[in-house]
Amino acid sequence: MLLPPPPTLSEHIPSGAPVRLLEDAKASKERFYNNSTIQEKPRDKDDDGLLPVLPPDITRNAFNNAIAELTKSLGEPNVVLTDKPLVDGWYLEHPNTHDAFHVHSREDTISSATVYPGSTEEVQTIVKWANKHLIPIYPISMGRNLGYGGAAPRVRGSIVMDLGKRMNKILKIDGDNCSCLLEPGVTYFALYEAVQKSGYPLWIDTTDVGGGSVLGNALDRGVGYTPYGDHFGNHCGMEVVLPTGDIVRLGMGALPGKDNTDNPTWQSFQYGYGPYSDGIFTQSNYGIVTKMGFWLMPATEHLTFAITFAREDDFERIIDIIRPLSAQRVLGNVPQIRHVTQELAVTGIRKKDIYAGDGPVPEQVIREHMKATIYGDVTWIFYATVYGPKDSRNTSIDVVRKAFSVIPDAKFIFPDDVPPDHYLHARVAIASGVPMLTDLDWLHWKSNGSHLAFSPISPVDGKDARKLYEMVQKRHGEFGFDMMPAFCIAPREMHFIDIICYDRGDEDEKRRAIKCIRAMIADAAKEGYGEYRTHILLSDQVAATYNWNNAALMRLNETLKDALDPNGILAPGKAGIWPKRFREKGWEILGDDDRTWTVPGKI
Ligand code: EUG
Repeated sequence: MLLPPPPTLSEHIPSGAPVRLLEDAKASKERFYNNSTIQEKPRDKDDDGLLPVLPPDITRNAFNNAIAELTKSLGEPNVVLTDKPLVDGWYLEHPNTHDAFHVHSREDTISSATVYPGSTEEVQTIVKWANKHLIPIYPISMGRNLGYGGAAPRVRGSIVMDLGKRMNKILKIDGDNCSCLLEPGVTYFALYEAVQKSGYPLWIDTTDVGGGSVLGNALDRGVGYTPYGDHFGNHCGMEVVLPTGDIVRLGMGALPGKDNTDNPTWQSFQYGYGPYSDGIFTQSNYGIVTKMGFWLMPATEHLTFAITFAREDDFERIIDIIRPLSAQRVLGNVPQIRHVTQELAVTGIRKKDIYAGDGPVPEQVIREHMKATIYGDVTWIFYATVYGPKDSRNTSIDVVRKAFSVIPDAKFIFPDDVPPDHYLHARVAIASGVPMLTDLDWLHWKSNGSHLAFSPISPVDGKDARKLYEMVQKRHGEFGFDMMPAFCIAPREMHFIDIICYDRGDEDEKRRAIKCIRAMIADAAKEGYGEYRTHILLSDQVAATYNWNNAALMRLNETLKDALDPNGILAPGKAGIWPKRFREKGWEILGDDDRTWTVPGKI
């Protein structure tokens, strides 16, 4: 297939690939299109037969006038109507108009237009404009929140504010303080390149795939795999545009430095003085973060390895062995234990290559195909890293070996044991903050492969892990999806990341995917497990599970929303928080709701 080459950072495309991964990017893009059967379709028109679709409660005439006004202040190229065919695109060429991994109609959670602010002042201009015209705006950084809604606004016809395209400066890398200050459009790829170029012996922390916004991921409280894997926990300082247009700096940034410079401790001390407000700007719709500081980790030596397990039944014991190793920081990062199906999928094997049935691939079939791989016939693969100089690494490895010695067939595999193109090397890179593209490959398990993530928090306890695993397995079986879970293990909790890999070209499969995840959210809540993060379409259901004391938390959230955003213009419905003018008008989608559109009244 002859495809235009992937975008690269070297061409000053902020969403592009680093040159060091150009060949990987080309191959990844080619695999994506080889696995894609979705055709371009004419757009669904709005009720009046025209495009773009309008925001709620606004006439086309009023919309057109408002857009003309905004175009006048931002310039023609910075206001773009969503009136063209919707294209999902490959990872680094993703859309900012809709969810690249749609689970309803692709036409559902879409924008009416995209605006591209170039500065904090222009963000303020847009916010004030939105208040004047009562048009909802939905800010994105890079829009690569895949599995959780991507770039899609929760309310159809919102204006997507794409901060990433023009606000992508690395404002500071401080080699002594080990910190940086970033705008929303800085990806893991871009930050990694800049830190390398600076020559400072510092690491970043990255997610599995490196094209996301560092700032955006931290605001969604995402995680990575080095000792700095808690992205929000390692941020320091923010600048936020509030829904009424005011700008606030948080932490030490609230105190002007000498001669009105940025305070020199803005990226040093997280709390500043007074209430610590940073958290309310994460997973919320209370403000638009335009700058955010992060701590960078002093580079260290490290050794990443895999431990494979042959027996499914040892799962509980494995988790219980990991708990103290993680709590004592023998395993200094966020180690992860992955299910074998994801491991098989990442090698490029597709479901249709090995199994003709409809439901999940039987375990024997997966294991049969694993026999041909280096790991062999195994069921769980644990990826962990020890950090520090050789002596201390060796000591740590001995501790780990001893701990796992009670499981007779636990097998250690080190990077030197596998060829250079083996997936273990991607884990080595990611565990030392080198962003990659490799983890896109397991998506090809299905045609038009897409994923939804069901992400409950669990105690680090084998019994809980077992309970969640069985709960998920039952629902995956019922709705016909393979199991591809991974547990990301911190000292005191695990993020159980259950991937539903589905074909977004298959409407029935999409309906099953969303039913499956809704059932799992309800099952988990009944047993006291809640999600750390969720897809925009599931946010009402998940928010409703955090309902202790007659939903006191949502009452607090709504009080804040109404105080900070009286006109309800900023990302209505994000995280299940609806502003007053939207509440109880049919926008909320709860667990027992079978609708396939988000618009009230549309089936
Ligand atoms: C992944 C990891 C996540 C998440 C969604 C997807 C990918 C796993 C650790 O958090 O929230 C391969």
